[in-house]
Amino acid sequence: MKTVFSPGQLAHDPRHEISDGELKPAVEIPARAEIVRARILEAGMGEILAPEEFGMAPLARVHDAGYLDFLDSFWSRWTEAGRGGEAFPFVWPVRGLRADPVPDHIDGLLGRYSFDAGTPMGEETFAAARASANSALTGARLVAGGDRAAFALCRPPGHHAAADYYGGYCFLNNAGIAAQWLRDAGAARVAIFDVDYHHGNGTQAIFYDRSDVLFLSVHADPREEYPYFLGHAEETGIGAGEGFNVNYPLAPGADWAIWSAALDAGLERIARFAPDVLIVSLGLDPYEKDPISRFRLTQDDFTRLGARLARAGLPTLFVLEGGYAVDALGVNCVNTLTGFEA
Ligand code: SP5
Ligand code: ZN
Repeated sequence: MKTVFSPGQLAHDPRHEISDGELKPAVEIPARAEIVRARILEAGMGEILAPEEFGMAPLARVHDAGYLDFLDSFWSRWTEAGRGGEAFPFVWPVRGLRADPVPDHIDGLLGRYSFDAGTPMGEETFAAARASANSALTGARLVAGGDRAAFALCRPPGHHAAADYYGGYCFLNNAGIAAQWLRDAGAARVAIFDVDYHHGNGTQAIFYDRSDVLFLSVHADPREEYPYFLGHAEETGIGAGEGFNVNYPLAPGADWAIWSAALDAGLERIARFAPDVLIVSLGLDPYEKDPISRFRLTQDDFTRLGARLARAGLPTLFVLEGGYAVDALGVNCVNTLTGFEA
């Protein structure tokens, strides 16, 4: 299958993140994309294309206008306030505080449009996130045009970003943007299966009241793991979306036997939904040696994952999400994709 990737995605190059009570080295780094690209070439998996430029319109189909304006103007506001380096929010409009009116000051804006303090933003962040979304959109266009599958090598990732907030290393919801674009291009139903270790809270929130986009996620139980505040099994959708949101929270420590049972249950639900397209939010952080995660998938299990996804028999767009065992990321990612193609 073809891969879509732009070197522009490397421009977001954070130094630090706030984690474990310290300013630690960032884990969502450009080397992640480089190692995946290198492994694709080494494995002879197929052509790597540069994305087309889709402009702002497909982003605005999913994201709030004020949020996009914040991302666009963030660096000039930040530097006008005398700041440099990278930015972190430190105050949020939680229960009883007001999200609106939106503040004018950059520190207020950072809190209004984020949900965690673990996601550094810098000068090139929005440009890189736009390039990443363009890769997802170009992959969607390949699949809409008849390719059996495509791989959007998206980095920065997307599934924690909702209509009007960033977090979890995510700024634009690449999978959600691709799903909406596919709907607008004529697909009646799109399924998004999120296999990242962390719940895809942003994607869930975007499609929660809709029956045309089925969202499913296998992830660590939010009682025990980030993002903590969404991803429970009883979240099944609302209004017209009731029954079209499916969460499979698993206890930390889940191995392939436990994890693949949830995967199979999700695939059965997808078969009943009969989508025109399947989007896989492909996080490789369920890997046993991931430095921030606690599932136990092996390198061979990712080959098995690809093979099971292929059995759904659907046009499939893979969108990269997390995965922080950088040395193994290329192998785990390409194992999934070649497992699909075998
Ligand atoms: C896309 C994606 O996978 N985002 C994940 C964001 C997780 N951010 C919180 C990380 C907290 C890490 N805690 C590490 C504990 C082990 N030292
Ligand atoms: Zn993750």
